[in-house]
Amino acid sequence: MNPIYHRAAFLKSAPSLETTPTDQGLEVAFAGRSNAGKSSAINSLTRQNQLAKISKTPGRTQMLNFFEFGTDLRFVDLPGYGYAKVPEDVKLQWYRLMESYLNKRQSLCAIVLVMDVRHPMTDFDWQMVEWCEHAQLPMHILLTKSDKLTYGAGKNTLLKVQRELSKFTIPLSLQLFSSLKKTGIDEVHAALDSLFSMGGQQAEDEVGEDTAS
Ligand SMILES: Nc1nc2c(ncn2[C@@H]2O[C@H](COP(=O)(O)OP(=O)(O)O)[C@@H](O)[C@H]2O)c(=O)[nH]1
Ligand SMILES: [Mg+2]
Repeated sequence: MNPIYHRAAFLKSAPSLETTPTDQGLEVAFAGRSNAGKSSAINSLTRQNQLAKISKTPGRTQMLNFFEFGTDLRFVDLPGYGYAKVPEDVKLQWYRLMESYLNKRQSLCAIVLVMDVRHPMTDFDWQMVEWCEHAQLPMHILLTKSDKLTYGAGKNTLLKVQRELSKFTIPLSLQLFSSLKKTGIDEVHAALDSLFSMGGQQAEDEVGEDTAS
C-alpha cells in the first residue's frame, strides 16, 4: 500500500490536448472500454468513492480527466470506447483526442489498461497495446470484475492473456482486480510505484542526454 495515491484530488477535465494541465512531471493514464470498470478502479485505488465518476450512461464522456497527488504526479481517466450506439463523429473525436494525447504528451509515462475479466482483449484493447508498443510505453493491465468469476477461471484468463501478450517488447504486467471486493489494490499500488519510478528514471536519462550533447 502506498498512501500517496489516497491523496489524489480532481485537477481538471480537458476536452482537447490544448486544454490539458501543464505538461510537466509524470502521469499514468487509465484506458479501457466504456463500462470496463476504469473509474471504479481509480476510486478504489485512491480510496475515494466519488473521485472519478461512475457513469450510468457510458460512452459519452469525451474528456481527459486529470487527478493530481504529490508534486506533478497525476492519474488520467481517459475517455472510454466501444459502445455500438456512439455516433461516428463521436468515435472520430475520440480517436483524434486519444491519438494526440498518446503521441504528444511528454509527461505520460505509462498506461493502465482496464478490461473486464469476462471480456479480455477486445479489438480496442489490442489497439491500445499496439499503440503502447509503438510509443514504447510500459503497461499494466487490470483484469477487473474478478468477483464475477471463480478464482480458477480468473487465473486461467490471466495466463491466457499473458501468453497472448508475450510477443510485445514493452514492460508489461497484469493482474486480477475487483473494485467491488477491493482485491488486488496493493498489487496495483506496487505496479504504479514501479511505473512512476521507471518514468522518473527515463526523464532523468533524457535530461542527461540533453546536457551531454
Ligand atoms: N461486480 C463488479 N462490478 C464492477 C466492478 N468495477 C466496476 N463495476 C461496475 O461496472 C460498471 C461500470 O463501471 P465504471 O467504473 O463506470 O466503468 P468505466 O466506464 O470503465 O469507467 C458500474 O456499474 C460499476 O459498478 C467490479 O470490480 N466488480
Ligand atoms: Mg468512467
